Amino acid sequence: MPSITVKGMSCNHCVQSVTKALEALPGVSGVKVDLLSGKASYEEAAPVDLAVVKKAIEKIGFEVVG
Ligand SMILES: [Cu+2]
Repeated sequence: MPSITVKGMSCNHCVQSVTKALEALPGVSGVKVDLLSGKASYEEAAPVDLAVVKKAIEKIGFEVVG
């Protein structure tokens, strides 16, 4: 299960936004986002390009730091 670290989330609304942005990506499911650590993990039905994941998150105003 791939995981990334998202910077800039400050409340549950941010968590929802990130979760939705990830779930909208083809092949991504089972998204879990932790507010405190910034960790977002997901399952992929087929390999999902990390660059696509980062782009989706940056598009909604957050930063992927790892
Ligand atoms: Cu927020």
